[in-house]
Order: sequence, then structure tokens, then C-alpha cells
Amino acid sequence: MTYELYTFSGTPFGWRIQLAALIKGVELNVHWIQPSAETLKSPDFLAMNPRGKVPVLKTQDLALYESTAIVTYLDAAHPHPPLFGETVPEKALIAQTISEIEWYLSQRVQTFARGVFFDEAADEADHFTELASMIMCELDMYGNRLGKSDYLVGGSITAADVHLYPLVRGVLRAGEKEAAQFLKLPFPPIGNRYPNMAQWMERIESIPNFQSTWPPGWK
Ligand SMILES: N[C@@H](CCC(=O)N[C@@H](CS)C(=O)NCC(=O)O)C(=O)O
Repeated sequence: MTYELYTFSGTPFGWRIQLAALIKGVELNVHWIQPSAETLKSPDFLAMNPRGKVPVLKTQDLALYESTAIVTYLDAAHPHPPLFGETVPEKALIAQTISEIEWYLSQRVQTFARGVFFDEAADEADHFTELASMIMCELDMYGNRLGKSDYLVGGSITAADVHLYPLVRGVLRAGEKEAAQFLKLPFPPIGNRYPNMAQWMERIESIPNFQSTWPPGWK
């Protein structure tokens, strides 16, 4: 079964789907669409996702949106290896971690990256300084957890890692830009402040064929 994935280059939400599919050995036919209103708000696209956002996964029977729901679908349809744990505590901890990532990090990273890429961060220096500090607090917490286990929840990759990895990449990429230099971030490289996280990223990046998920618009 090949699925149709609609996404655009560099979005952390679409990258999650590519990572989940890679881990499961599931084939995706990726439609790299333009992040423009003409595309995302077109009647055809809105018929798949009335919110006009990527990612969307077209399956045999539905067009599914929201990255967590799509990863859940892939896990249910292709159970091995399991991304949502095997034991009751594992399942609960993975759900807890995903909830933390979505509530305390995801939107902040999106706002931060957008502000840097559109060169607006310096105009709102106080706001972006506070945002960067909140993002670093979150990363500190995940960095500490990764000092205790190879992945966010235990010794195997789970949906929690699949949710976090693209966001960390997004922060690093934004942090490299000239427009972020006034923030004097302690990264990149990530290992400067988060050595455990650097090793975790290497683990994920050593999954065979990982490079096939790399955003095509990125160097
Ligand atoms: N909660 C959603 C977030 C999806 C989302 O924000 N997608 C962004 C990609 S970075 C998008 O399509 N933005 C285009 C827009 O809002 O016009 C998920 O997990 O899939």
C-alpha cells in the first residue's frame, strides 16, 4: 500500500509522517506543495483538510490531517515496530510526552522560526528573547531525559521522538540565521548545550535511508 502525503519542504509536522513511515517501511508518495494560499486554500485542498494545512495523508478510505492522528493511523495500520509502546506505562508515557511537545514546544517553535525567517524577530526583540528562553527550557528538559535513556521514552524510538526531532531541527536551522544572532543562542551546534540530544539526533539520523526524509529545500 502506497500512501499519498501532501506536505511542504521543512514543515516539522510533515517530517513526522516521513519519519514514522521510514521506521515502519511504509511507502509514501510525497506531493511537495507550495506553502501558498492558492494551494492550501484551494477547494481541492480544503476538501482534504478544511483547515488548509499540511500534512494530509490520503489513504484508501480517507484524507487524514493532524500529524499526531496520521502517525497514529500508520501505527495502527502497520503495527511493527510499535511507535506507541507495548506496555501500559509505555503507552501512557508516550502520550504524555507528545502532549507536552504539542502544548509547550510546537507552537513556540513555529512562531520563533517564522519570526526569524521573515526577519521580524529583531523588531520584537523582547518577545523573541522570551520565546527563545522558553524553547530552551523545554529543550533542557528533553535533554535531561535523554541522559537517562537513548530515546524520550525508553530504549527504542517511539512516536514521541518522531514528534520532537523535526522541531529540534527547525530550532537549529532558525538559530543559524543572521536574523537570530542578536539572541546569542548557545547553539548550533546542538551538542554545545545539549550533548545528550546531539547523540539522540545521531541515533535517529543513522536509521537506514534517513536522508530520504530530509527537506528538499534544505542544504
Ligand atoms: N497541528 C497540526 C499543525 C499543522 C500546521 O500548522 N501546518 C503548517 C505547516 S508548518 C501549515 O500548513 N501552515 C500553512 C497555513 O497555516 O496556511 C499538525 O500537527 O499537523
